[in-house]
Amino acid sequence: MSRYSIFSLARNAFAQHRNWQRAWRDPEPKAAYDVVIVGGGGHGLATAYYLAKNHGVSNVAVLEKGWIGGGNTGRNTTIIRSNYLRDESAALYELSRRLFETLSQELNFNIMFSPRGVLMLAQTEHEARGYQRTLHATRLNDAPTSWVDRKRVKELCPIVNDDRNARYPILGGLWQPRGGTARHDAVAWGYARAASELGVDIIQNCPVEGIDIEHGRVVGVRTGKGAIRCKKLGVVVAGHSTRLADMAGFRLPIESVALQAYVSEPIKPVMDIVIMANTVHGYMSQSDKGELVIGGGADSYLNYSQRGSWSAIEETTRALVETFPIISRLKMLRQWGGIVDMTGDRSPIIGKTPVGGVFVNCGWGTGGFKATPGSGHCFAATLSKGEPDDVAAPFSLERFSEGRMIDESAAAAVAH
Ligand code: FAD
Ligand code: PYC
Repeated sequence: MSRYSIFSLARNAFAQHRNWQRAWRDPEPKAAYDVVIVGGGGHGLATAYYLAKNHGVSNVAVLEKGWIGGGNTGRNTTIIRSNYLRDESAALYELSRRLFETLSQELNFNIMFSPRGVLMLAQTEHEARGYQRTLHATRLNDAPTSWVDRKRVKELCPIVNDDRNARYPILGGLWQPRGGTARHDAVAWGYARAASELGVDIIQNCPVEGIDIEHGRVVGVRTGKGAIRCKKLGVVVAGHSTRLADMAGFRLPIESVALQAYVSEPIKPVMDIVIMANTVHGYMSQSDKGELVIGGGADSYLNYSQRGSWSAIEETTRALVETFPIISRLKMLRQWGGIVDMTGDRSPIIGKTPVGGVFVNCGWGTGGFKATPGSGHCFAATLSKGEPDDVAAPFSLERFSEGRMIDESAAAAVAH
């Protein structure tokens, strides 16, 4: 650390950080914007950034009911991968994974992208055959994965139980070496700072409580900070999507449910990859602090609770112990939950709605963190043109009435 930064740190500490420059501006809302985005999670902020950067639309406000990144963006387990089955999904998730590779440079903000590799264990014949199919699909879509055998699985993840007589023995795995993790809240902060510098107003503590529609078209929103007019409205509120749709008078084919994660006490490095055991229903990675970051299935009943039920944690731990025996000796430190919005085909909804000028970006379920840059990229294009771009087009709301499902139940993996 240079002398300059030591002195400036000390000066700021004594001034109780009052003189620190804000990372993003804290404006009062204007009376009107070209575009209002509801939801200051990663997807909403990324959308605002790409609207300003790629499309020159900067008369934009992001309205967040709490603090930015306080929803699922700051609650997820940060897995990034693009090993999906369908071509439409590969276009979206691989675009996103590639944007992650250079996101720190793009935003001039260290989002700590760590392409440590993601391994999906095959513990049944059925699963092994399914992964062969995914493997070929990913190769065709230029998002390469490879099959690794039991011996290589043990090398990649020494804490795995490779006993052939285990109830669910390791048969091999699907390996995506350029998958990994990133720091979730840094993604939100990085997009927020960059968007704010380009003129976007980020307004926190500003719940949207109503949507004003005239002659079938949105004209504004009612918020905790007063009425704000807008020409276009982007609704990007994850677990609350159906509530916002309700305000605008249409329905979404989405169910909301709590998904949890938890961390162990910090231990010395024991694994340097992300590992997902989808048959037994659990996954893990190790944080820089040394905690094992663990997750599993969603709650088994619909709810809007940001906590989740005890049975889900108990079940995840029980499921993982045989495959990763180390877990039985660890103390678990803390647990949290987020509300995820699930569609029937486990793919997102991006595009127009029955109300003119209202667009949605939702239904990412348990797997939207990895899609943050790609989602923002294509939703910004959709909002600016008023029509979905090529990547977003297959994910329209109409697919549910037209029967064009993009079934990713298997790729959505462990948490569904
Ligand atoms: P959010 O970050 O939830 O942002 C939506 C925002 O809208 C919130 O901040 C909320 O406060 C705001 N809002 C809601 N209603 C209103 C309103 N009326 N007015 C104003 N603002 C409003 N995905 C992965 O890819 N990999 C993972 O490993 C992974 N793990 C997960 C683990 C857990 C425990 C959970 C809960 C999710 C996980 N996910 C994962 C899913 C991922 O977190 C989400 O899909 C993604 O973060 C959604 O981002 P978002 O910006 O759409 O939503
Ligand atoms: O989408 O990879 C994922 C994921 C893992 C856990 C929750 N979501």
